Amino acid sequence: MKDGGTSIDGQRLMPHPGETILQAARRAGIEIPHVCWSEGLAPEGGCRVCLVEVAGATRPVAACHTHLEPGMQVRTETPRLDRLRREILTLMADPHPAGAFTDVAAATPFGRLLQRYGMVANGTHPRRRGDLDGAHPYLHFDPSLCIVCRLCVHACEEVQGSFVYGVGGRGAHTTLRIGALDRYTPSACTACGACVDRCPTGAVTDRDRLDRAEADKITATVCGYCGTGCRIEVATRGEEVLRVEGVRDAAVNRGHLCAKGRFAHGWHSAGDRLTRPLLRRAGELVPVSWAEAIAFAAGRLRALRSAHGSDAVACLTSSRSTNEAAYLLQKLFRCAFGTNHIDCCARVCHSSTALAMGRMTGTSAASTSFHDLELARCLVVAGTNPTEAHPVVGARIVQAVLRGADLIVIDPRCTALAEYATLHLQPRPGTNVALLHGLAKALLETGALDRAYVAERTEGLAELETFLAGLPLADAARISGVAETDLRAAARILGRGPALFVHGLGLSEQTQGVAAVEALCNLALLTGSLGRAGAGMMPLRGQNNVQGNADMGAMPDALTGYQRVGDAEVRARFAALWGVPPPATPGWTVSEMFAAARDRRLKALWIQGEDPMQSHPEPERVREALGSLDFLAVQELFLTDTARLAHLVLPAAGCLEQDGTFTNAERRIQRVRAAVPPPGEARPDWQVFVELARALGLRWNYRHPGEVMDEIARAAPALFGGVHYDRLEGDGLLWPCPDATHPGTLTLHLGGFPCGRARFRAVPYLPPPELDVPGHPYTLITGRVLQHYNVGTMTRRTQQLELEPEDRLEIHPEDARREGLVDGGRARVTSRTGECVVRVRCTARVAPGTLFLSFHHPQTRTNALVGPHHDPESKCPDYKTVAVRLRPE
Ligand SMILES: Nc1nc2c(c(=O)[nH]1)N[C@H]1C(S)=C(S)[C@@H](COP(=O)(O)OP(=O)(O)OC[C@H]3O[C@@H](n4cnc5c(=O)[nH]c(N)nc54)[C@H](O)[C@@H]3O)O[C@H]1N2
Ligand SMILES: Nc1nc2c(c(=O)[nH]1)N[C@H]1C(S)=C(S)[C@@H](COP(=O)(O)OP(=O)(O)OC[C@H]3O[C@@H](n4cnc5c(=O)[nH]c(N)nc54)[C@H](O)[C@@H]3O)O[C@H]1N2
Ligand code: SF4
Ligand code: SF4
Ligand SMILES: [Mo]
Repeated sequence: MKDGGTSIDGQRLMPHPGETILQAARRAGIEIPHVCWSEGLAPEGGCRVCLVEVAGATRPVAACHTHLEPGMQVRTETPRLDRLRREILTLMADPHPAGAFTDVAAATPFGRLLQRYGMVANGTHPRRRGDLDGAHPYLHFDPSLCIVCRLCVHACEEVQGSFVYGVGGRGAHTTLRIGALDRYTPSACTACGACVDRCPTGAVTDRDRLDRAEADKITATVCGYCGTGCRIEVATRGEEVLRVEGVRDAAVNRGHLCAKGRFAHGWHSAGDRLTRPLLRRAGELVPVSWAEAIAFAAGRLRALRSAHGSDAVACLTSSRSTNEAAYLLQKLFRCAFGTNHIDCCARVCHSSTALAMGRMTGTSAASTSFHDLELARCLVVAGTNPTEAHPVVGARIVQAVLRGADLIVIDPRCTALAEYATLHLQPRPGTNVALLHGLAKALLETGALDRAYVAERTEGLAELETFLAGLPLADAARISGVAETDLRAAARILGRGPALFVHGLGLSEQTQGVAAVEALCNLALLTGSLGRAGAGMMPLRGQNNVQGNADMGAMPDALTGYQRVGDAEVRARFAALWGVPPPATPGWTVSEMFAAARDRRLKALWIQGEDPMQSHPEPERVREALGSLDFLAVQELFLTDTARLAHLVLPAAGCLEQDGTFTNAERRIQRVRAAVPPPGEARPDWQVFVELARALGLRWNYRHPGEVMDEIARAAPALFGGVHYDRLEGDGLLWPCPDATHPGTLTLHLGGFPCGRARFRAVPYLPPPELDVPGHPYTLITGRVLQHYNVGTMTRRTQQLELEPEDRLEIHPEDARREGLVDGGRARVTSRTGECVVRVRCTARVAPGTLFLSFHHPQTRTNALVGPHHDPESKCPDYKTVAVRLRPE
């Protein structure tokens, strides 16, 4: 294409289709002054500061709105433009108090612009000097600095999708409105901070930015909370974290974050961080040196292993720490003690997903990447609540739907996404299998399955058809409580072509968890969705590195890279790499470990960063198990209920304090870097494993986690052969990445499945053991809320606590009335396993008969309610269907 003499300020450049003058100028390194434009947001076009002159045109045009056409000759700086800009800036600045912007000139783009034109606000027509909104823990609004550019409005709508801001009044009296009451609380605000990022004047700002301390270091790393894996930049001064920002060009989050990632960093400097190793002496945990702690641990483990054999020792790796740490811990227990009793909290999370997807497609991880969220024409969001649990993914889904993608939500609760859905199927908890088989049947009846794909890439359709023939649609509707017409409507949408199936714990943490994920996978196969861009299966793996923990071999039956312990050839390769062959017999899952501890078969357990006393069902049974051990070691940031039971507590470095890698829910391996040192004598987990190995006589001399990654690449070359720290700058690599030149894999199964053909599977529906229990009229779902994270050790030590002070029991207003409960009052919840007393929140978010409770605070004792039921194959507990009764307290 010819450039047709196109130029900006005399600089020739090739116009790109659809590009505005402002964008083209930026590409050419020319910054046109602007106020109400921001990269990635729809141009507002209101401020007119970006006016430019185009040769031949009589009037200046707005550069943010006008496309650069071939042949255009643009001038961005002329005397006329200079005069116009001064007039506009005067109008904008004038109503504000003298010095308003120039006080903070260096800190805000608008201040810098005024400075560039040598202008100051002079307070000729002061706007109201409103109070800061002091009610919010993070966000502040100062109306005296607001120029009503509307960038916050755009950010809230187009990035976060929360629609908090509005603009009221006219002309000089135009003002920004925040929610209905001009306050962030109460409003739809999620405290994500996207508006703060874009505000050019400092009118909308946050607590961290009000603190004007200068950073002496910026560290590029990854958020340590959820499996989204947002890239962040951490500004620090010495040992203090000043603020966290999203990386603007990050593939995962494009600058966006949720409140946890952006603001919830206070745990790092909490007064009750563990700072020294603690050893139990005469019943008390007392501080000891690291040398003593390591020697004690090595001695106890060696003695118990010698006295009772390799079945007597076990470990749990932490899905909150790095890949390198998880790799070393499983290697240590396999090499030093000859045990496969290794598990991680994926067991109580997406183990059903891993089993089902692995069995049907040959790979247990997401077949897609977040990039596909924007390409998908239809999204099915089943049993997951991404706007709270993976908020940046949730925000991307909201935007995809606003742009026109179809959305089917399958959730007993009316989640935020359900409100955007084309169709919300609201099943009774625990009835996924009936519902999803019903959908498959309705899809077959429409005849709109992808026959060519099914014929070429799958097997077992005939059996599936026979199975579904015996399942009346009316039964699926009756069992699930979803009307037949809705099942058919959903099938018609699915029949239009490939879809992106996004799922979560509402499917996995069930007594029929594996069968439910298999039934979802049937739908993905019938619609030809796996192995296509913009479609496929995307289980939203939960913790920052739970995907990585499984990848590293923190499983009783698989080594690094999902290589089976039972395979002699695999073991021989590991023997060559490790110098010791890994044991051949699959080990115990975590629940089997606890049972073995209660029976005194298991003697020693090493827990790296997990708090089963709060996160596992039946805490008293967990206490009994942990209390029966001869040696329990816990590596932690805080003295959790689990750590309190330990013989040895080791202080750990957290996500902002260690180097390594995390693997997110897309299989993306990203670099994690220490922004601040750990407090006191706390140490990164991987270093502790190296020292422990040495104390046990192994010759380990890794000096940096990068060297561990090099070994991981050798241990599982098919997945990680090409992964090396040099290649992990920026957006990292998605596995499989088998060699040094491989770019990583966005979409799996493009050319076929690792298992050849994918296989349909259909297990009949069985009613969950806790549905319709006499005397227990309610079904309790347990799960998470936006502002806290799992056992809450970290978020509870930040101002997240002000946003969400406690776990609340969500109940439909009709049910509350019937039970004599009031919003804010307290209820006693009793299951067949246990009981607890909690504050009530009345909301139509839950259907009548259904309740919801989170588990983020230890004092709530949510898991005292959850019984022993689990999926028979994956062993994942059923946290989602608990029969309870209620009374006011
Ligand atoms: N803010 C925050 N984010 C987190 C976490 C956190 O604690 N807080 N934890 C992280 C972790 S470890 C994980 S695993 C992920 C989990 O992320 P999600 O899987 O999204 O989380 P949950 O809230 O447990 O449950 C998801 C949804 O399943 C629905 N559900 C319950 N029963 C059923 C059912 O029978 N059928 C269907 N179809 N749906 C059902 C619930 O109503 C809920 O909306 O989140 C991660 N992100
Ligand atoms: N009722 C109910 N219970 C549930 C669930 C549910 O939906 N309902 N969901 C389950 C799910 S999906 C999960 S994943 C589990 C999560 O349960 P847990 O794994 O027990 O909880 P987390 O809060 O993720 O983290 C565990 C601990 O790791 C510590 N930690 C953080 N970073 C590091 C580090 O770098 N090193 C070390 N050594 N420690 C660190 C934290 O302080 C925290 O105490 O909970 C499960 N429990
Ligand atoms: S913090 Fe996020 S949700 Fe709240 S107003 Fe700003 S952009 Fe909207
Ligand atoms: S979405 Fe997840 S990874 Fe991103 S900032 Fe929030 S908690 Fe962190
Ligand atoms: Mo999880």
